[in-house]
Amino acid sequence: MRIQAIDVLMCSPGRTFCTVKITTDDGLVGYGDGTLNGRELAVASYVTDHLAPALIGSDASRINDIWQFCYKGAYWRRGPVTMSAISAIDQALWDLNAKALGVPVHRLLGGRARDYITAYPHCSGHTVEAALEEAGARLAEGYKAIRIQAQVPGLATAYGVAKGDEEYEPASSTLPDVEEWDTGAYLDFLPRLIKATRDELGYGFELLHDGHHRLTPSQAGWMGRRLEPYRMFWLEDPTPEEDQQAFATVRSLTSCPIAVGEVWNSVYDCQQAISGRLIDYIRIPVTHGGGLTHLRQILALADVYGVRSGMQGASDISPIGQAANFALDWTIPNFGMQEYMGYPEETWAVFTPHYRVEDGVITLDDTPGLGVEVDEEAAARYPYTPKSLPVNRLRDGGMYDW
Ligand code: GCO
Ligand code: MG
Repeated sequence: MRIQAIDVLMCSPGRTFCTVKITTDDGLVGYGDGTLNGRELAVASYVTDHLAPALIGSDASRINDIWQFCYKGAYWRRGPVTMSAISAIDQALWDLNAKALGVPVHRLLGGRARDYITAYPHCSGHTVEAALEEAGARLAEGYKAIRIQAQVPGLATAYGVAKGDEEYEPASSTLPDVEEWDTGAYLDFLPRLIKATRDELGYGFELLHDGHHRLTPSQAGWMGRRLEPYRMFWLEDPTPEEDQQAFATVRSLTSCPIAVGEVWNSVYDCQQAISGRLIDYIRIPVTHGGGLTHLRQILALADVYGVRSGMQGASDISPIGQAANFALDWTIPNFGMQEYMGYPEETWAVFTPHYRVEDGVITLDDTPGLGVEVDEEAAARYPYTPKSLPVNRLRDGGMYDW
């Protein structure tokens, strides 16, 4: 089981994915997801130019040693590009090893710890009414949790809301689109949206909202207080994630549960937030957090401090990365919630997953490996098309967090 080839497959079936394929000398194949939306070529180069040449000939069964080699061997540690590249290699190795043993990855992780994985979809609209209509439709499909976002009145653009009738995809142009932001308008609007959601749809489901890094700690505390009566499951990313200490201020001001971490990549990024019990849910997904090997460590630390999982599952995580998220959701003691945004139709031409999303929950079967087939010929029909995430500017033109 020696590594013979490491290839990077870039494709854009409806949206861009960066997939890493590892082949061994005895013909085994494993796939991993290294998609880093808008920066995917940097991950591709990291894998092709820096990791692959050093790993050819390695024993593919030594996942732990290969992980340490990639992490400690870089000297320049951590960061989203490095950790996504390591993750893609790590996922491919877990996939390959599980296939070699004829078992699903979740068996290698110790077997299932629950009967289903609760997932939340995105519900959004240009108006409160449109967002509530979508939320009602998702609840009717059986979802037990929903994320709600709506366009803030008076702003030309909105995070989490599709521009026209098409599906929401923030990375929609070659160069970054400029979006518009006004914190005051958002502070006025969000409590009204959340109240309307509970007034209209009741309390028989979990309710989530993504602040997308846009408030100061005191604004976040103010907002959390206003949302408390509506029993939020979580308020996500109320403040920019770089400052772990900011969550101490948020925590001191509100009991609204807080979910953070989709732009963190290692256990050191969340060490203080977790051990200080400053957050409730940790959002690092397998794809950006160094793979299954490293996410296990992060989630084990989180469990000690009563922090539960809430892995990012936006459509920029490929179905392979999602399957890796699900393998952990299925097996860890401290599962909290899983995001499942769905995919554009074209994505299914390339990826065939064996996980099932039905009645708002996800279940896994015993397909060996991560359980996602990749059609490389189909991938070739959807060549890589570079797309950027937008940027945000305040009304006065100053750059702001997107
Ligand atoms: C989420 C995220 C995404 C990101 C996207 C950026 O909670 O799912 O905030 O929607 O914006 O992953 O590429
Ligand atoms: Mg988010």
